[in-house]
Amino acid sequence: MYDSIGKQDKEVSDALAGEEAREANGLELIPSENYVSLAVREAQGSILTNKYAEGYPGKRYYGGQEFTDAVETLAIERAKKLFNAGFANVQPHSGANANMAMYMALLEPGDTVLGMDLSHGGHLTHGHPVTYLAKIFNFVRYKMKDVETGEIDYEEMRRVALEHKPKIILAGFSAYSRELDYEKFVAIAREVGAYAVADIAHIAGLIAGGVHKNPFDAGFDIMTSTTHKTLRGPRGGLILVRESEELAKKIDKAVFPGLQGGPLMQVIAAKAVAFGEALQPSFKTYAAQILKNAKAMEEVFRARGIRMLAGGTSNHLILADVFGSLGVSGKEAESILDSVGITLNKNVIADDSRKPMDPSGIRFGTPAITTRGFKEAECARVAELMLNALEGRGDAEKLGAIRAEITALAQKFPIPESFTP
Ligand code: DSN
Repeated sequence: MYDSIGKQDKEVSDALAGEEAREANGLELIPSENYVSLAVREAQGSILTNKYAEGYPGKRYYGGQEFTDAVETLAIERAKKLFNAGFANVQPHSGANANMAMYMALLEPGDTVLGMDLSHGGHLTHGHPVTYLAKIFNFVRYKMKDVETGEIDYEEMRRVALEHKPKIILAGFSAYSRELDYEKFVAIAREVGAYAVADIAHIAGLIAGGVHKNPFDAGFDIMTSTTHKTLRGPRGGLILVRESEELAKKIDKAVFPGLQGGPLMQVIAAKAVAFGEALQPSFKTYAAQILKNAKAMEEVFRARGIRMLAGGTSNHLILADVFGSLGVSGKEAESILDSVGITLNKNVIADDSRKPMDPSGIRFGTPAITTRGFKEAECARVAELMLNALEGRGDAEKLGAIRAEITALAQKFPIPESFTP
């Protein structure tokens, strides 16, 4: 695959070869990562990188758009079908850009957004004080009512909404393991005259695969997403509008020319390919297996007495309080597991007493290992090995044996190149 780079640029080619080996011989448990097909990678590395295409299909600023229009239209139509959306914008370069464009389309500076607290699972782009967005807009928060069950405090959400009159109520998260009650969000949004927006970046593949509810069915106005997590496409963003053409026009204007310049047409081609894959019946089986595999890992963690935030999982990810349960910090756990070939990330837990760079928790999930073909038995074994490694952290011989078993497991399940018949 890297023949030309190998001949021309040894330093870059060595780094790519290293990453190839790392991915092949280890297990990827970061819940926002996945392995894409060779078809997606070919599209993303394709000739379309040469082309400027500011504007939208049929309305571009430069000539020569016959084929860019074709791929962007395919991506739009497939995204609409996957999510039962009236309109789709496939140009955001990332999930952060998708959220920024959504805010630009719906808000004036100083307007208020009600979103999930970061330490309870929300995302930086939902208005964390360190972001530039937080200087432009006023973010207010909702949280979980009970961190042991994950239940959201909808009464408090309504009270805050009535007090602050947000223009957007934002459902969505990057570290939360339960489903949200979308009807409740919509009811509160309607009551205070706010838009109901869902950031489905983490669970887009679960929705497209039909194993999680679609917020549009509850009446949400807009959904933002990434395309590379459970949806298993190239790195990128996506914005979907349920039915309002007026909102769709505002979104288009906010993405371009409001925020971005030329769209990355090679990435849009890769999105079209990935959406085509997600429309296959086999994607439903994949999405269902992600959930079964997460449950298998949850059972092992529960049986071994590890505290999980929200009491476990109903989606693709688990947030475990390793500091509270095993006395090992999130940072140390990430590093120990890295050493045995398991990649995941340290994560703050709700109301964490520790700092974000060395928090109490770890976050891990099953989208990538499910792509590899892992079923419940392999996932349960991985969970056992994770806990064995953390409990046996001072024992080099034990860690060496775990590393060998992980490598053998990874090699038994090579990263697939294709998901279509
Ligand atoms: N970095 C993504 C995640 O891991 O959830 C969100 O931005």
